[in-house]
Amino acid sequence: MPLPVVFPDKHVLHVPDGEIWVGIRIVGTELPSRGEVIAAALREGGYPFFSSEPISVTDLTSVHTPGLVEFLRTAWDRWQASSYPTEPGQDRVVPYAFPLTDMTSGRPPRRPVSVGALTGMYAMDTMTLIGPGTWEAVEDAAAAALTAATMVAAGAEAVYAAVRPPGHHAGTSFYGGACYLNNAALAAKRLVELDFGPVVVIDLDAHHGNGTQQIFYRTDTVRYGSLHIDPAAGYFPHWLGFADETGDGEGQSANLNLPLDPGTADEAWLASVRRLVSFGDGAKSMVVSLGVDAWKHDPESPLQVTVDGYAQAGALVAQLGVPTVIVQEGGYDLSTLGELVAGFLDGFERGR
Ligand code: SP5
Ligand code: ZN
Repeated sequence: MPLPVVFPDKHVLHVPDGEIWVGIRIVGTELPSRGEVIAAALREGGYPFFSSEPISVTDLTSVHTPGLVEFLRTAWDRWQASSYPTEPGQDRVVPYAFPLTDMTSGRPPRRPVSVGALTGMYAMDTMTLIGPGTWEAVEDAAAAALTAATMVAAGAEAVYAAVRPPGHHAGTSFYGGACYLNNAALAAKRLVELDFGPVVVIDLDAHHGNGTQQIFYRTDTVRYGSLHIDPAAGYFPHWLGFADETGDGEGQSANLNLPLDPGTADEAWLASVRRLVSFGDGAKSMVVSLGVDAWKHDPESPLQVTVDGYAQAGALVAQLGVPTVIVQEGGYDLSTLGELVAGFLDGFERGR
């Protein structure tokens, strides 16, 4: 039986319309067509589709600060009410200045009047634009991940949340890397609340999920394991994803990073997937952050994984044999995106 799919229809309302990279607005890769391509492939494969259940702000503040949630919810309206859309003519919410910790001698930064400056209190980069329908889509993606977790806790063996925008770069109080709220972390937290902890999050996206790591860095109730392109080779998120980040306090040893060299292909990548599965030993449930941007021709990463590699990864993680929520993260080659996701899900079903 194909896995249930939770699909947040409102994802189409999020149209970042590019990203600001080193000060230049370039064509983005986190496009509405990503969601449509994945949905089309799974509809064709006969997967049953479900909508996300409505959520409230308190469902989000289990992971995120009220400040971040409030900012994301109101940023577009604030921007519209400011002069930026006409002077200088910026039609997306973009940060303008950042309150780095040392600037304020350790004192909490005051709340600025300008929305451009306020954005700098929550954004970790300039690439992650907020437009007219961004909040509706972000909220629906979070709701889809939460719905999938609820379904799993109610007895479904595994559920796939086909969400965009992705989530794993977003932390308790910050957004970035095309992510706004951390869908996978919200699912993991809900599983804990429904007595399915300890949870292991296995992150297969090509990039390190710095947000998920930060959210759970000091707890062992949710372990975080990730394989990703080595940030030391010059890749986003640049400051995080190194092997010596192992967790802190009660979370000591509950964080595992496996950085990989550019060009890493199936064999070495799958060996790392096996290590992540072993790291999950003893967990009562699992969340898979399913980025498929490690695909060999993905425009955002130099890893060299094939469709068959993702299918094998699906079978490997299924062998952990615990209730599982699979949450979509990155993956940007539209011509192969559907095949990569379906390949992983097929592999998962065969591996159970
Ligand atoms: C969820 C996810 O996969 N987020 C990844 C965002 C990584 N973006 C890094 C972008 C770095 C600059 N990209 C410019 C591409 C120019 N060809
Ligand atoms: Zn990625």
